[in-house]
Amino acid sequence: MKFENICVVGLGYIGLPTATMFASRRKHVVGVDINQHAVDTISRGEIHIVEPDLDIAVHAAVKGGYLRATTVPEKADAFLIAVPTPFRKDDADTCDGVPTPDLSYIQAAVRSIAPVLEKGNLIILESTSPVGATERMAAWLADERPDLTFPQQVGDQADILIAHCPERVLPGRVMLELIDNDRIIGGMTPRCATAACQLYKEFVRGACLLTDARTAEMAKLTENAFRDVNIAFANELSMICEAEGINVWELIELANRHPRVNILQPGPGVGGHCIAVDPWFIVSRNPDTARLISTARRVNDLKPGWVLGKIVEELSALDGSDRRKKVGFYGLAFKADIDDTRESPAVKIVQEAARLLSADILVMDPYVKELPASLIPVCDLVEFEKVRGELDLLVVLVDHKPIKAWASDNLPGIPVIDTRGVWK
Ligand code: SAJ
Repeated sequence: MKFENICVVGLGYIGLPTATMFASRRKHVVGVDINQHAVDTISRGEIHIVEPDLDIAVHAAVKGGYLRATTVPEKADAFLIAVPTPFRKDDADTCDGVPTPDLSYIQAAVRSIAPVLEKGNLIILESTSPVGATERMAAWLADERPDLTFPQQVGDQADILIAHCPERVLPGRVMLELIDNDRIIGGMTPRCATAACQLYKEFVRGACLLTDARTAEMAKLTENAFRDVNIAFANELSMICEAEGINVWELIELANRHPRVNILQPGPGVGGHCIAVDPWFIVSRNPDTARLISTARRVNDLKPGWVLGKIVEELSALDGSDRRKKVGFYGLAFKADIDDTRESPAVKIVQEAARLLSADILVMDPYVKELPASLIPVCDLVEFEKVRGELDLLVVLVDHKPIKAWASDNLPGIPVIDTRGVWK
């Protein structure tokens, strides 16, 4: 099959880098987004998100005439859908407190490409999805275009080929991992998988591993659930160790010296849009059997509250003078060395601390230039170097490189709650 024209729907953290990769291989790529600001920014050859090396690649692709951004899909040989799949948070949509996946963005993307589809087109769903989502996408497409045939109707003879190829790249390393990571290619039929493999081989150096769409959906969810369970184990250990008077960082380091043990690191909770969300996609479809996955999610979600309890305890143990205390929180991002505060446990902890404590709340994060809206009324964003001498209590919520470098040569000198083991 020939893939000269590619249409990518969704120009976020995955769609834009992927569109740019194809453009860098001299494919003509049209990127589609409902966000006019994103479309205008990309059209100028600039980017609206933070990701190392993406700016240079987008600039080259746009100026070279291989990448265009627009709000309406156009005819193409292949379509990639890279839109968000959040979960529904409102109570009406949850079953026993288990959030359910929201496929409305995928449905809207499908509706937007349906009018321009032609016989021979390949459609790839990249968004992380619950098992069965690719089949639902195919059913929506069949409803919209009864004049075309689809894999669920006629198998390998279908006019339109459909596959699920989940994105698996780590924010901060997207431009490298897109090329080097192995890729799971889940075709609705073997012909769909082969076609999708051929498309990705345009830029993927890793292996393309062919399977069916349902297995590909579950594989992606499994990877993130595995990481979530492992982190929950570490978080549970951290709470047990606190009660037992044991240094959890040393404990994990020692246990990991066993050749078949590899425990991840505890923290203040699990954030971001992937690890803290995707396991629920398994639980919501399998509430009776996905017990370990569900418990792990709840353990990780409880951790910010546990950290908050430690802060309250520590603050009340400080000297009894009436002087108003200053509590410093280092780190707002959801993990180290990025500026992304979405779904960050650190933000939740600071927000609650500001509500509960009668103390001045000072927040420090070398990468975050503006406070998230929820924190603006309750605290100040300051520089660690400028305020560290004034603090009564330091809470480390993110192990960004600068604090690790400082901690390797200095002791805090004040009471500290170190949720990331910066001082181990
Ligand atoms: N975290 C810990 N302890 C650890 C590792 C992570 O508490 O030992 C926390 C982080 O601080 C953060 C959260 O977990 O709050 C998630 O961070 P992460 O680095 O584990 O993962 P993400 O969300 O940035 O990216 C994950 C990756 N999945 C896996 O590693 C299995 C990435 O490859 C996926 O592409 C991405 O999810 C996604 O888009 O699904």
